[in-house]
Amino acid sequence: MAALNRAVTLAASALVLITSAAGAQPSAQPDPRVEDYYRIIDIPTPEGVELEVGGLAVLPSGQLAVSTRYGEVWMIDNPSGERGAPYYRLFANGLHESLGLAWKDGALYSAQRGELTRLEDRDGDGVADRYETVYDWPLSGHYHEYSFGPKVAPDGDLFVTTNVAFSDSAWWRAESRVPWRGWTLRINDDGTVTPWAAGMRSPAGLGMVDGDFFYSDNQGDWVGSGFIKHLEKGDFSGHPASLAWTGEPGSPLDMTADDLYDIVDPRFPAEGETPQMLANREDEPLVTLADVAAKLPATKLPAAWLPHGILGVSTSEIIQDDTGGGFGPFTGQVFVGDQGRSSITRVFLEKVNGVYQGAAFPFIEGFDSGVLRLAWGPGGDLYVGQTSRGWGSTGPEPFGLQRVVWTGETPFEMKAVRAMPDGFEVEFTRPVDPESAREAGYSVTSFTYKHHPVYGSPVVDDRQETIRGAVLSDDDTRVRLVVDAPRRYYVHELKIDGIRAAGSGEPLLHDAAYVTLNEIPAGRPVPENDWMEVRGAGDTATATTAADTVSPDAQNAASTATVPADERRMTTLPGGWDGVDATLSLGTVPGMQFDKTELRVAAGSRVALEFNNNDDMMHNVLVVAPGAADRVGQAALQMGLEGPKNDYVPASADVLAHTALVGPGAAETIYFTAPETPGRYEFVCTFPGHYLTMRGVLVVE
Ligand SMILES: [Cu+2]
Repeated sequence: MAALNRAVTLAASALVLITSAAGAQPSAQPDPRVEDYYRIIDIPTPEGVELEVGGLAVLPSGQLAVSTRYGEVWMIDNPSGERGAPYYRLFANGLHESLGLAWKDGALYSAQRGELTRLEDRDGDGVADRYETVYDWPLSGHYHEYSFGPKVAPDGDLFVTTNVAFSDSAWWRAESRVPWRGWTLRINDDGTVTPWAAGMRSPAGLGMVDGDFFYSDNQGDWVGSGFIKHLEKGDFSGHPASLAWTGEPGSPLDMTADDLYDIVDPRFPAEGETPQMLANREDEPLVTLADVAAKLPATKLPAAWLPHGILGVSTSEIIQDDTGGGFGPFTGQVFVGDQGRSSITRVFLEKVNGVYQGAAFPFIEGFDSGVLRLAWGPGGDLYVGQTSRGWGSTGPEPFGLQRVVWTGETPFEMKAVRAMPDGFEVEFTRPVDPESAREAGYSVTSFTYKHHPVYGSPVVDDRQETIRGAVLSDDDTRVRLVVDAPRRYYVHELKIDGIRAAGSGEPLLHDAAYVTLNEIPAGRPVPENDWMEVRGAGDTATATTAADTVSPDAQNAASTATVPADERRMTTLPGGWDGVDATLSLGTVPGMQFDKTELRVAAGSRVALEFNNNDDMMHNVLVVAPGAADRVGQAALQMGLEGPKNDYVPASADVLAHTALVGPGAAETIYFTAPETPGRYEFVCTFPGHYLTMRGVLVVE
């Protein structure tokens, strides 16, 4: 190795920083912003119309059909507003929570709770005059028994997915109470149904990619994180509730929940056991979905994991860019909505050994409400249908209809990341500055998720991978990273720090990719003497995420004593305390809020804070310095993989005390000493997207 004059090894394990590069090559303009390339534009909604979007479909006429959770279908002429204001007409109503819409052969199709319905306007007056049941299915009546879809298969069949029910008594664990809950169904116009795949939990997103059916699922019990997945007939996606019906006629699977329980202890709560006790059991062996697949071959792995908290929290619609360049440089790629985070993620998919896998990238956020549905407009703009009632979302509005428009400028982004026999190849949307490619810091961290009955999974078994070298393509558009030992089935976080576009010198709009590696392609590794010169192993640092950042406010407030990081979460009575002076209790209410907006304690008192998470999603509580809630909430968003690993608690001196991330139905009590200085301190949940609404004031008096 040392003899090769052009070969340079990168740091053995550490993130390579670009301190000198950043100083040597200042950017000529301010950092680029997403809105320089993609703009979010409102589509006006008439007064009085509660457009809680459940489904979107664009008709050949260019009209946009919108179905709502109230059961209406609106037909919008001129939705992009190019010929004056959009015009809304009520096309159909009386449906039961329509959560999808598709156009096929002159009719609209919608999944209501209990059936797939065909809506037709036979007399041409612009209003549906025929509502026809294509196929219906049983319901138990549980609130969460949503039905989603349809999507149209290349042969005209219609895919529908069904949500499971949840048991309040078993801490939100899913149940399939009637046949085909938790399934994907393939339905023909003649009313015949083919149970297609099992193992769904909350399958709100459906999409067709190159003619193949994909669906997305949401983190929860037996689902470590959100993902998108290619579903073929007979696939099992991982959640056992649906397997109650594999004995029914037509089931393409014959496995049972016990087959899964033989591999993973289902750990139903014992008498007196709390969710937190269950979640905290540390003797649990690491079993991943890939481990399950090794024993139960029907198990299908995600094409792309969308790491929870980093790329969203509740995955929704999947749509492939078929605009032929009308939406920018991502033709053929996939966009995935996120309801809770009010955002859209971008995914590059490739097939290796016949198996889909891909790289997920942040794309855009900041929508009015929760992003549920996506559809392409005739001009290549992306319609975004939104709703949040009962579910909560970062976008504060109860509903929304907006569109994303490409400005015509090409952002400097990682366009694709492909698996290589010896690592990864990053393709950029524009040529890179070769000098900056040599100076850049590259890091690859692999990790996975547990497949277990507890709600969600922490990031587990994470490891910094050794990058041995890099190769820049002749046209400067691709950098190949030689990684010592990429791990099959793991997600690889790939970060590039300091690379710049040729000419303009601008940095990447987004610096991270999350690459799911189901298959490692065969092929020839790059010879060492082709590796380019990159920065040496000496220039490394790992302290960026571990170091405390002290805000100017915290520094200036000399009276605000900072608390050492290892004393910010005390879950047992601190040594020397013979009791507490005050016990505060805090709970949650739906819609990402605490049940109190103000708590009061005496300065210097010994406090127990009992946090009960009676919600159906994960939350934490941080007690922070006066005025610091926004700052700390934003810092949590910037943590990347460190977020889920550290309960989204940023290393900030603004943080005085905090809980861990507390799962649904679980609780945690923390102990802290109230500040000596009276003031209006704040408490806030820093789970990504929550800090704007989930906060309150701790009055110290
Ligand atoms: Cu929260």
